[in-house]
Amino acid sequence: MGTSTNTNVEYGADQIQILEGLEAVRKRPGMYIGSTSLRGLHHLVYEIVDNSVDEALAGFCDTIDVFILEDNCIRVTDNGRGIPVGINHKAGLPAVEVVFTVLHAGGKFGGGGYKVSGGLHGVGASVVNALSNWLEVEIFHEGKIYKQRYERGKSIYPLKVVGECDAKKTGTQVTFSPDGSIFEDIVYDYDTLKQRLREMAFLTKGIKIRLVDQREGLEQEKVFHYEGGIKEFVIYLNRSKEALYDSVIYCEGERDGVYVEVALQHNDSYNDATYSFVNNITTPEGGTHLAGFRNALTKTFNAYAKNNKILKENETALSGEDIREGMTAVISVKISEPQFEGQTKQKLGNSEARGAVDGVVSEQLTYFLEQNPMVAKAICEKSLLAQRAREAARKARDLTRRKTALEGTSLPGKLADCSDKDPKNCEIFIVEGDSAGGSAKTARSRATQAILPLRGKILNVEKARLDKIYGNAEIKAMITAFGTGIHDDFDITKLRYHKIIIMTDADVDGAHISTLMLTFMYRFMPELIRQGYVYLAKPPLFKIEKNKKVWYAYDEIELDQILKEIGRDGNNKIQRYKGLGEMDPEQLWETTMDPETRILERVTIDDDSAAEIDVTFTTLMGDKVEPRREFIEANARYVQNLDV
Ligand code: TSJ
Repeated sequence: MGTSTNTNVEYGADQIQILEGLEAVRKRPGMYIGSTSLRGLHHLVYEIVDNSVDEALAGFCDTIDVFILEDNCIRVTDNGRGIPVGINHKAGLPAVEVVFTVLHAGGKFGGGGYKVSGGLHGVGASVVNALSNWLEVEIFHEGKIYKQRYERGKSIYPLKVVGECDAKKTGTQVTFSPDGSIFEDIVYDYDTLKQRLREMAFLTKGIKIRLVDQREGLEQEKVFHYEGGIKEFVIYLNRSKEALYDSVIYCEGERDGVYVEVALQHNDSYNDATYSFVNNITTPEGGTHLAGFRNALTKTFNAYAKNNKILKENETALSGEDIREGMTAVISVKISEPQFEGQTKQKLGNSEARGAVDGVVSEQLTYFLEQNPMVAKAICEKSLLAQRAREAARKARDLTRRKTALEGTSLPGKLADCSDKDPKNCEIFIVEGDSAGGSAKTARSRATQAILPLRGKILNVEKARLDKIYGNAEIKAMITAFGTGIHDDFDITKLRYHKIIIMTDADVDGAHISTLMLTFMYRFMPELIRQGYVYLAKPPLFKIEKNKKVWYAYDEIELDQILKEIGRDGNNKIQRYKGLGEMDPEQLWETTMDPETRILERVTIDDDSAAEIDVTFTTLMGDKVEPRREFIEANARYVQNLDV
């Protein structure tokens, strides 16, 4: 295609290649945005907003507005410089058109022309364009308003001037309508966008991001603006916990082209809640930046503890885990060419990030501890307690290991196991209470369904140290029944059931118990959830009887529908189930356990908002009563928080 001297022909050839590029996106959208589910739909917005955030990082923009318009169209506007409208010589097109029609245009093209993007993102606009019914871009630049419209990725007229504006006003406005033939669903969820936009605002201090829902009946809006950036993020994450000290420890600096920010604060819980980001994108698998942070933390606290005689020369050094007990931390690095590794490409690989984070944190944390001896002492003392508890836990665990070595792996006594031994065919119901457990044992299909009844509320792992957790009978029963072990010993290939089904009453107490169980699994065996083995059973809320016929309704809406169908009259008998115990075994089987007729909800982890999940758990589990009540009231079907 490069041999012709006729520039027009060459232009045409370029165009064909461009269109093929976007056709590829429409053919395999999942390759470019992960999925065509609600998650992918929301990613379209983030791809666009990322470009405005880049403009903010470059120092030219401080306000981003995101509108959900009627018909689930999205509009994003910023007050940056405006996408360049001049001709990009390599493509022979205005730079803005290149941005929207060439795959992976960001940062790559330009040569002598425009260098699009501060270098971080700027690659997603053409993907969004390809997956939209239509997309319009307007650019405010030097007193003129430029506009171009595309339909299914193709420009329908060249970039043109459509009006005038105040010469001082600059910026970009993009409006798009997601293609309903590509996405499973095109209804935007305000709360999902709200969570991610809030996170983006925390990660880009000073920026103002406004989210406005303009859909009829859904009107609402919110502004996110944090001058403190990730420092405020940590306060937000700790909002339903008791902080161990008032200040948030904050380190910031640049080394080897890596911009590093770290904020942390300890609370009265026992979990390490560290969230790491690269260019504002979450890295759930961590990577070099996280490794550098952990190294600096361990080294610096041990040095401080030794120098200040909190730890004597002959005493065991504090482990990283000890220091991180009850710590909430956010690590954010910005780097021009991030390399992602690992199965899901969510792990940072750049080696320079390790040294950069280690260096910045070691230096500034050392200084902070010297300046704030009370805080330093509080953290060191909490770490020493953690060290002792960990030692006790190790002894308890060794004891249980030795026991099983002597006795063979004995399954818990309360477990009614199934006879089939192929995990693929098997499911285990974790049932609250002995009476419901009894019904379930009678009702089950013995070959493939196992029942493990648990007594009352299970231990809240958010509020207990490891030694207590390992000593808890209900938790031990679950661990041995599942067969996988936990933490470092976790081995998914040893899982004895491919469906782990939590079955509790359909009321607030039941929801609370489910949450306790999910919290345990999330903290100790998150792979079970990640790989989709964990489910919630859904018992019915109502039984309707009329003329010896029976219907079950799983929520009020369904009840209404059924009553409408069979007629609302005196012959209807409506029973509201308060618990599983009110059903006889046959009813329990029919409504909740029979694979042919039951409803199961699979529990998933949305890595896009891992930080929010953590808050969800601690809100439900923590001591602060007010946020908890609010949460339960607002989330009768809280599972949706896990299941975006
Ligand atoms: F790309 C896009 F469509 F997704 C998009 C880009 C959407 C929105 C809402 C905003 C933007 C955007 C791009 N905002 N600001 C910019 N800035 C540039 O593209 C720009 C402007 C000037 C210069 C320059 O070197 O003069 C460089 C760049 C990258």
